[in-house]
Amino acid sequence: MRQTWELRAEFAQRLSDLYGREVPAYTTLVDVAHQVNRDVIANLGSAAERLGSIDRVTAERHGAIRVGTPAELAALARIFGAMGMYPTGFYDLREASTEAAVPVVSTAFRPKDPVELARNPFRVFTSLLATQDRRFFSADLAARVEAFLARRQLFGPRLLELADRAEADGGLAPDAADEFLGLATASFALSADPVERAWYDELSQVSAVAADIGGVGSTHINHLTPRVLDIDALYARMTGLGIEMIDKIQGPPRWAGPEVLLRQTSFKALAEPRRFIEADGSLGTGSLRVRFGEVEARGIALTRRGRAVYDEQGVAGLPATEQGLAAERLGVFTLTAVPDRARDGRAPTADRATLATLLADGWLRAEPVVYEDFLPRSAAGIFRSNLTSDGSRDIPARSAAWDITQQGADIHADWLAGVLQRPLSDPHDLYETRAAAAERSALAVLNLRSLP
Ligand code: OOG
Ligand code: NI
Repeated sequence: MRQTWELRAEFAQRLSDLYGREVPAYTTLVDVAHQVNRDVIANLGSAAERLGSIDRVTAERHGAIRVGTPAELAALARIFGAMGMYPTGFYDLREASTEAAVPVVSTAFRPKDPVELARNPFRVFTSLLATQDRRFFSADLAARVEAFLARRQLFGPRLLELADRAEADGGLAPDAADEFLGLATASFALSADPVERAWYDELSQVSAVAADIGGVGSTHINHLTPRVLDIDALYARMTGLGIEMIDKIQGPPRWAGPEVLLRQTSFKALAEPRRFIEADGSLGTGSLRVRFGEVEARGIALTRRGRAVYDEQGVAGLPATEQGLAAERLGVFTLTAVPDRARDGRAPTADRATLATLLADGWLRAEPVVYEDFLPRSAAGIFRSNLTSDGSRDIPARSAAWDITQQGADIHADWLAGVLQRPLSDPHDLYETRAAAAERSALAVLNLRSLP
């Protein structure tokens, strides 16, 4: 029996092999990320592993996939469910950036349980085209996109049957596992089928992302992102190798305090040769830039309060030490008791104990929890770096097709959960449940009930 987590780890590896064959610059990126990680470990020793073991970090990837219809997304949820990856977080990219609107809403499929995350944290940022949003799609265009999408089948019945069996049984026998992984990986390969030029161009007027999703008969892995321990060093090395990166690192800037949330950078979409059906029906050749390379550095998760501070003031509003982040409940930590301290006969007294004093006096130790999710503003920036065919950044704020007179469709997390036909977890609930459980156990060891 190949267990759920083994299916996930092997799928991540197969997708990585596929993407490396399709996009050779990805292999360079992974090599450079591994070199940087080795250097950081050599310099910092075990401190470099505070936010994840080197084995986890070396294997760690996130992917990005885009689909066109609720039915396609529901099928994807079954395939990821077979690998222990569950929809987490709701990201509305339609207005996440004042610079560019992207006609999608997204979630991330990922493991939720800390044990599963430690085994393999593979996550996939997954976007659904918002054809019902009239600011992007007129009723006529939406109807034509929906008709086009209704004719394609991204995931066949055999793949879905194996997925359902894997989820029900917690894994698959070796032969079935191999078949499942082969079919799943193949459904994310770039298709060699010709692209209808006029249709693709019409959708490009709305957004390059709309064309990438609705202009072709299949889906594909858009990027795979390795994790690096020093993203500034990586950026410098990639630039040194002559690979043109986007002009900045998204997310919190480098600062004197601990790394928080997520920092990301990418290199420009790569032109890949494709065949086209021209307006006169003839077959032509050309290229499309739809895929790119991205790398990320993960930091400590923030609590809801911490996140509000970050969204308002950036990292400058946060305490610059782990202890400060923990004591002020701005970062997510798991607490453990240090009961040996009780031997001094100075047991903490319930009326004077606060989280800050217990941490400062050494009664409690705080282990940081890594941020497992995404940032909508960065995601919009990543999409944007890929929005124009020539990779230029000075596109108009919104495409010419953007219709300001129309109401945006009300698409929210509950609607997406209905599409997915499974619960949509809120990342903050996951972090806070985990931290609260650890806190209760730690306090029980110290004979304390709760803290102010
Ligand atoms: C997804 C863009 C967002 C990230 O890491 O924030 C993303 C896409 O391009 O489909 O991958
Ligand atoms: Ni990404």
